[in-house]
Amino acid sequence: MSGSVPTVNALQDIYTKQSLGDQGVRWNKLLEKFQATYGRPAQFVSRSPGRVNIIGEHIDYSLYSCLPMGMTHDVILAVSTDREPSQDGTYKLKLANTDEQRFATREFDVPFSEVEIDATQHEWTNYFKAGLRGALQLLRKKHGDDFKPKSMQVLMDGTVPAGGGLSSSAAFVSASALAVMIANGEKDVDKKDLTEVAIVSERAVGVNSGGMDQSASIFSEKGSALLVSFVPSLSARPVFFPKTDPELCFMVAQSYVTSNKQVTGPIHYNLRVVECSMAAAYLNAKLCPSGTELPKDAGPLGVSIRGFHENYFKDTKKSMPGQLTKLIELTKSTLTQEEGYTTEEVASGIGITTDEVIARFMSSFPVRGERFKLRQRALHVFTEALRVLQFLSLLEDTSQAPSSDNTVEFNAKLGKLMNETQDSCRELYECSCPEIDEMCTIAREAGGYGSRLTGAGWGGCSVHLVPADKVEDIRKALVEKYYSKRKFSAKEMEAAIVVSRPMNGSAVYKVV
Ligand code: NG1
Ligand code: MG
Repeated sequence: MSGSVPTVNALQDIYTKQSLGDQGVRWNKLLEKFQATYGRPAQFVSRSPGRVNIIGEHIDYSLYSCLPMGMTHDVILAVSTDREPSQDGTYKLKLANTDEQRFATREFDVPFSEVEIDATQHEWTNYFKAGLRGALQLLRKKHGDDFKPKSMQVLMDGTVPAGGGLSSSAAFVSASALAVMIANGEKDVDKKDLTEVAIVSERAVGVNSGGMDQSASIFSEKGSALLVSFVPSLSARPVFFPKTDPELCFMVAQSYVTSNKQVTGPIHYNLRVVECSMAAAYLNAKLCPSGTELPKDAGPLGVSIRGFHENYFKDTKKSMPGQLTKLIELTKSTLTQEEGYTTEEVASGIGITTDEVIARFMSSFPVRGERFKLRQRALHVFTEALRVLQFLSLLEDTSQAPSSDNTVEFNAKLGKLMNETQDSCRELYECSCPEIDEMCTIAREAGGYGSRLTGAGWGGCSVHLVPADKVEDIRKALVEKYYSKRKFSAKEMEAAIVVSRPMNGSAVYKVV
């Protein structure tokens, strides 16, 4: 982020009944229901969108840049607060959801001192509390430790499908953190601060995630994708797609194979975090001068593959693509066991005891695995980080820009990189599933340039880069060859496929 520190510009827009076009109906319903629920009008609405990740999958927690895009799907929270902090040492949270069947209304008396979150409960209000906890860190930093938060009444409406790989959780945590900041009188909320606390506090609800989702949810800007980077520190900048004819579209299609990361974490998402962290330590021990420690960094377990990368190339002039190409080679010659590594083999590779391996990598989040596939995971990370750079240079290196007669060829190059990501996610990272693989084949055969899973995978959503004039053909093909073969409700069919346009990130709307 250059110079100016981007802020959410609290109360950025004034919400009036007409101001949000077709979203207006949904917002008006939210505000009417708020009045009916709490007997008072909402003071403001906090919004944070879901995101679709275009390329750069499962590398944010290894601290490599990725390219998400904010979506129209979002979380909106209507909020009102009590004027004065209550005097009995606690403040009251009343949390309700427009979908009260699935998400029961809850009331909490929260002690000023801390916000406890029971991550073993898959309780929807945990995400609000995660955002609250993050915002309190910022408020305490600014106003001192004895800061007394205000009581809040909140009504949530979310259109980001849960467990769908579109970062429903990050949208909810980010919107919640922002709502607490505004409720407690903050006028301009710094997006970087908000993102950092949203990342850390989301881990409190049990998923040891990276930082892409929260960054995309908070920083996204209309009409652009977002390059999110983590080194030397968190930063995000808009990336624009060249105008091509036919125009490029992103289709997001649900597999409806739900992947609940809280439940499958120990054998899926959280296990990958462990395997990558072990690979970082193993490569560092084998390839860096003995005694070179992995640097402490923002990786979920305090270290990352990027940390090894920085160690290995600490004083090089080599370009980033050149470094990554070298690291791919070194991984192949160093992590030679295709069948994976036992805990003991990881320990001897790093040069520490088995107990230290368990303490360092396997005790902050439960994981289950006999063999850790360090080779495959590290190869995915380095090749994926390289694909992001190649995708970016296609978009920004004017020498590669599309001219009128090579639009199709240019778009096909973008799509090819996305297809390679899908192959790597399926083969090396093993985070795809047969349904997603089938959807990708169908979309490609119907004229799409590139198709892949988006988000954590193991189900969830697919994203397809398609020319505008093929959207209907691809929609038809997916309906005929995928959805019609499975029993989906009319509601599910309605939400199955969206053509997503890049939308704004977090914002606050004063209700007049
Ligand atoms: P989703 O599945 O969209 O929540 C998850 C992680 C991201 C990133 C992607 C894979 C969480 C909250 N987010 O995204 O940090 O690692 O998977 O690229 O788990
Ligand atoms: Mg999520």
